[in-house]
Amino acid sequence: MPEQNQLQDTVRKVVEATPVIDIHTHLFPSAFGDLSLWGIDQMLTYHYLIAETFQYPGVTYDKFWAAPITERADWIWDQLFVERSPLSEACRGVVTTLNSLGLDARQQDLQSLRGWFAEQDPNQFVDRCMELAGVSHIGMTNSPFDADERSFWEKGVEVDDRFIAALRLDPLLLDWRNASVILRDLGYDVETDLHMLSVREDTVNEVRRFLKDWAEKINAKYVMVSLPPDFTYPSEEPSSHLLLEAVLPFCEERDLPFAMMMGVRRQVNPQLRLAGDGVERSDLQALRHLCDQFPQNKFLVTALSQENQQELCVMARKFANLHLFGCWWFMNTPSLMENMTRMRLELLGPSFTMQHSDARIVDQLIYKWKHTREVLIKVLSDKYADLQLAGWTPQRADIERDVKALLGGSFQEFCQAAEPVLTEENAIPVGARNL
Ligand code: FIX
Ligand code: ZN
Repeated sequence: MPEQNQLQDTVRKVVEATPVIDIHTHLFPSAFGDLSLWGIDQMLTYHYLIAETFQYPGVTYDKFWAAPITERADWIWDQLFVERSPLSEACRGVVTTLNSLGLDARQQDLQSLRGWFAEQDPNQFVDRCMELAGVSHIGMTNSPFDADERSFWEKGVEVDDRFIAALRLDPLLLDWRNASVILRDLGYDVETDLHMLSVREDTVNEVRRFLKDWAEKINAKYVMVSLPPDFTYPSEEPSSHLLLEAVLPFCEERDLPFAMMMGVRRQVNPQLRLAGDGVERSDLQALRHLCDQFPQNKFLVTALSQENQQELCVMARKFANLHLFGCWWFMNTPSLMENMTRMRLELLGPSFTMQHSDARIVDQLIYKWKHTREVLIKVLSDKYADLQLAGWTPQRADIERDVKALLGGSFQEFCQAAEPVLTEENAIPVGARNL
């Protein structure tokens, strides 16, 4: 027993001290002005909390959206923190964050909390949140299709080098009709109709030029898209043509991983706006075809549905060019995260990226990583205890190496590898496969 306690203590110390590379968030450095969100009203009006608030009768959608942010925050605070205990993960997150900042959600009313935030300097506040969260780097989500964000890049914004850019392509791959109009406005000579091969060739070249221009402008470290559950590949949709002929060849040429976030059903309830998206199980055959057909491309993948997780782990064992990351959104709840992390470790060892925060408000880094670290401590303590029972005593250096891998090191290794890292399965000599 003392040995076990000591092991758990070492795991706790290592997990708490290891800096995180947070590979996917929606955060921006303060140079992006109003796009960089922080503070109590932003935290309370996080879309996770908006969806929770509308479970209870009270305000109408129209009245809510017409109200200023402080009034929305007042309603949410009242429904979720005053009328009831803040038991959900997103509510507990607000409590954890306030507590880590030295504030007491129970003692202080919203007005006094607002007063405290109003005294903070925005730049220093980012540093403080990163420090409290133990985050060294923040992955952004950068969309050239967003006019507000685009204007910052076009003005040559200076980006804090702790922030890593990712080129987000949802409109290009999922709404080519509208995306083609935007591309034309931006000076790329593309056709909307992609059916005719002769026309498509020129359009594909222009799309590649667009990808090159923007990947260079923002210094993208990977390219990304979120996908609906019914995404299929191959198909006759523009998404298939554009992936096959433009996006994946471009990523291969530049050695940029392509991230796919699979299984979001957008706007299940449009009245909820950003809070109105849902989850459905994806057909992972599309991913299998892509990993198989593009062995020189690197795929970073996360799935939103719990039902997809085991299949995804098995797929990552089969394809060395597939790297799993994060417990995304509805999976980022302690019970699901715990099961998922156990299963991933059991099937993959420490070759995946355990979590990304998906934070939209800088303060959220604090709770998302604090809660994640708690889960990791629990799961790893059990796993190392099992190993010890099996006859292999983990040393502190082993634990440090593994935790580093799980919190961003494996991601770095995957991105840097010239050839996808070997897995158990693809290490079998080709001639032996048919035996
Ligand atoms: O597509 C995404 O990147 C999602 O993470 C977001 O769209 C989603 O709204 C979110 O914030 C989830 O955490
Ligand atoms: Zn996201």
